[in-house]
Amino acid sequence: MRIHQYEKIWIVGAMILIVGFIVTITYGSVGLGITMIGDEEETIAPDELNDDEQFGEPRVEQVGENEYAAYVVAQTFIFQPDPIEIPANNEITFHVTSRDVIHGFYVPGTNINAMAIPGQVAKLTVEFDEPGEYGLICHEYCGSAHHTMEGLIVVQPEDEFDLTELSAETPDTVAPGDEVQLNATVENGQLEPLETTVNAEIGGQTFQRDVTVDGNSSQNVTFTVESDQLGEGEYDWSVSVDDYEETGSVEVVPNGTAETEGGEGP
Ligand SMILES: [Cu+2]
Repeated sequence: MRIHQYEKIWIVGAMILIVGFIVTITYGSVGLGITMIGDEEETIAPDELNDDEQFGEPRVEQVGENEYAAYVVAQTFIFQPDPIEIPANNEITFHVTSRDVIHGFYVPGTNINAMAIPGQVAKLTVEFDEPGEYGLICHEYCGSAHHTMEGLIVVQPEDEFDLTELSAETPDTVAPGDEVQLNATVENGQLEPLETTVNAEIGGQTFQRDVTVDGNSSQNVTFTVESDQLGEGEYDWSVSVDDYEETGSVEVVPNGTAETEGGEGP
């Protein structure tokens, strides 16, 4: 059969178009790695978030060298944690879910844009090159105060970022003759061990203790002063680790008036 020259050109042209369409569609659906939330994706019951290992305490944690995970819970009309503090030039994977209704998770000026759906966990991995503050807004109507629902992402320079947390407490009151105990806890959320010094002061007496806190764990440090050395009265205390400080006060009161329960610093 003889095919006319023009006919051949049209057939070849049409073939190229068809192959081109198939390649484009295949690349768009597979090659870019864009996936829809499916049945096999992570799910979580919205009313069990508090018992969840990760979403029970929304936070940022280090999961590998230069890799961090941020567990974020959206609810009417806040994001937790707020602010979300992350290091620049590291891979951050946000895991976002909702406690109640559908919310949005959108950082204007970036391609961070997801829906926070109760029951589902949206995952997106990003890297911020520029330290600074980035606003986070809910862009899915979620109720009467939707327009106020915003959060903050604070990108810190890599060498200034840490996941150290300090907490400290003493009893509110101590009886004469008893010890004043200042209990401090240093938490290290990073994988590398943290070598640091805990400085404390109770009623003018100063203490210093070197500690090594293993990765992803915490260390308790107790400082003790005899209340007899202080005498009756109210005394300020403070504890500091690197840039973190906790303060409070303890009162040495006459026998019989001391409360037994502990009190936290403000
Ligand atoms: Cu909203």
